[in-house]
Amino acid sequence: MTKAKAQMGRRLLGLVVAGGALVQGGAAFADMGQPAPWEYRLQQAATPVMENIIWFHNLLLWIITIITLFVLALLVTVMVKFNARANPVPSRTTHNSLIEVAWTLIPVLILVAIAVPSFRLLFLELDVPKADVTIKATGNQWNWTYSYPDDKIEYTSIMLADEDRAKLASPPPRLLGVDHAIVVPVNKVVRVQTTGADVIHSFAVPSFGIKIDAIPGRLNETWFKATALGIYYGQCSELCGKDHAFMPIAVKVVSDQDYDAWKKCVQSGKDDCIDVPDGGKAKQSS
Ligand SMILES: [Cu+2]
Repeated sequence: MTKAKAQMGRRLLGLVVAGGALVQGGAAFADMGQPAPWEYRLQQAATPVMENIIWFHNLLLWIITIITLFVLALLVTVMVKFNARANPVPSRTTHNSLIEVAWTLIPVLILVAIAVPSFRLLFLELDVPKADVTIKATGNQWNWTYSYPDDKIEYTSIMLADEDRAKLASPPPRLLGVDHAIVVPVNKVVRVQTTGADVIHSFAVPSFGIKIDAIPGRLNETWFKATALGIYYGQCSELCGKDHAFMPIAVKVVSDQDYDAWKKCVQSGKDDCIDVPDGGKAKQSS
């Protein structure tokens, strides 16, 4: 091997190692419940539904990669072996029963293999289990009103402006932080009912694997069971007007005790329920 070639080889190796490190690092600095710089994968799962979505996504990625490589190999073979120069006298074959049966049956089998987990996932998402907490999210132009009908709690959640974020010791991510987050207990089934007060909005939290339209005059329903404490961010995901980008969703997942304390605090009429860490402020409805 010449010197130049060896140097080239080392450079290539370096690039591959650096690329690999970047991919690994990407996973490491991905924050739970919010987007991360240079993120190209799905957000980390915080619910069983999202775990299933990620699993299904990865399955499809494998299938599609294998199919694409297979088709690429066929195309390259045709181009190299059967071009006019390499193969001046073309074959006159027009039918081959075995291949025709194979290229019909194999795609059918692949589709069936995809359909089975796909339907299982759809039913998991759509069948709302018996709920421990019910929250109604109403989309307004341009904020969200949350109510807990069983606990007579209702409040509006508004995005924190940059000036307000600047005053906080540990500010929430820009364009995602809100003044009043949704507060829910950990490991409990939360039913979310959505509707729109004016136009169509969409309630979406990526790490919970939920996205459901909030339509005026209708009540849509979804659910999540957050399995880890923390704060999870989402956004309105239906173009709803000029401030569509500025009506984020923040869900704070707390322990049962913290949840009860927050509820009592809110129900006692206090405006600032700071005993539950940030985002636990709410007003009681009349
Ligand atoms: Cu909206």
